[in-house]
Amino acid sequence: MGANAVKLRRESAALFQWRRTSDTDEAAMKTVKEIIDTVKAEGDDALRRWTAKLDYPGAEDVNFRLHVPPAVLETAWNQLDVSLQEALSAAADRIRRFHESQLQGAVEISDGDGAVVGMVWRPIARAGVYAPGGRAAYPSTVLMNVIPAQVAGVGEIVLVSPPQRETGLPHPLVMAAAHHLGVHEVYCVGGAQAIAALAYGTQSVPRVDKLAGPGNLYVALAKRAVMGDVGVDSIAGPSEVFIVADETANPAYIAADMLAQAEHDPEAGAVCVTTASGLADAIEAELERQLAELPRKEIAQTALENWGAIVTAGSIGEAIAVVNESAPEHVELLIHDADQYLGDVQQAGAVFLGAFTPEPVGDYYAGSNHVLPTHGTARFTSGLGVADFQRRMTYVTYQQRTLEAHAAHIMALAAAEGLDAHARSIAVRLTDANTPGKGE
Ligand code: HSO
Ligand code: ZN
Repeated sequence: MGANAVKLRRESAALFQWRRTSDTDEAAMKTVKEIIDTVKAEGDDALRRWTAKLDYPGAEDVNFRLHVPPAVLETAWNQLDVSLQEALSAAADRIRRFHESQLQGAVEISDGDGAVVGMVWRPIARAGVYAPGGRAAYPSTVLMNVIPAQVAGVGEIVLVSPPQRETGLPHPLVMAAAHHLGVHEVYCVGGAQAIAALAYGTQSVPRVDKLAGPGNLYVALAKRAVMGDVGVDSIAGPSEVFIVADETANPAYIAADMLAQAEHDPEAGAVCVTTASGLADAIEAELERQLAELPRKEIAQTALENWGAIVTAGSIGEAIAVVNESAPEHVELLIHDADQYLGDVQQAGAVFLGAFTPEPVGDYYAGSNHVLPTHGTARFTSGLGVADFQRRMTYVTYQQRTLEAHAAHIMALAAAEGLDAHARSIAVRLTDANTPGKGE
């Protein structure tokens, strides 16, 4: 075996357990709290100080601007290769089209008594998007966070991203994507200090109503800390994929897709759940062969050692039960007649059906969102969508006759709860009470 030999953990479906804990790091949390407190108290001065200390030493210079001028964003876009401009633009169009299809109409019921009860959608007024810098400065993530907010009708979108150490500006691909989407409010600040700025506002950075976007441990902890003072989309953990494969699956495809997850992060997870126990050796051989060619082979190999596994199941039903139990971020069904099994997948962030739907099509281009629930949170939440940038608001209209017809029930409930003033707000409106002189 070569230098990149891969031996994956092998388990049976009956015994396999997929457990991940969320980040708890006392020392980091202490720093994050300190950062948030200083930003709250001192605003821009604290932002500059933390930025100088952690990201860009020149941030305390008088010439350093937190706000990135729109002309700088435009230049970043103009400097991209035309082929990349075309790819980003086509991806943005597809993402926008799919997200527009998510817009939901208002609902309303009315009854014979004249009661009207309805629900309408309202956009979040101001949304903040965090775009990581460094190795994970992905323009695709800018598209995936900004477009749903735009489709929802968010009035003001504020993007924050840390400065590059050499330039004092956000990553050029992040700036280019922001320009293409028409986002002009871009601030050059990252980490917990950026989250604090968006949550509480500073002299330069406007306070927002809801935050979205992935980030490192400090960003994740800061999002947890400000949650409640401001809306927070979700706390992203390492990326993960479960690949359900039968005897028709090509081991080269399985290995390629496992590596596509594994290269994200040494903590990324890649699990193949298969009914064809004979596939395991072929998958490992393919992993070894393909790893050798990857620029990020160290990261990918570490991820496979940490969280890679091949799980053997007795049937497709049992394989999908493993998926449902694990509630992974991504699921691929590399099985015969994959479409037939969508109904069986109950708990996962996103499902990719069939041999020609590798997960990266969703990362970049199909139009579905790549911000998805990780480490089992697909049990109770969903990937980012238009609804995350909207709120539901209900309304009610009663006529006088409606109130008269419903009064007895409402007043009985108020009396049972011992809330007299509630009952009286009904009683004061009843016909007798409305006649001057007859009221209580
Ligand atoms: N697979 C990642 C998203 C991503 N992949 C961005 C490439 N760029 C989390 O779903
Ligand atoms: Zn990816």
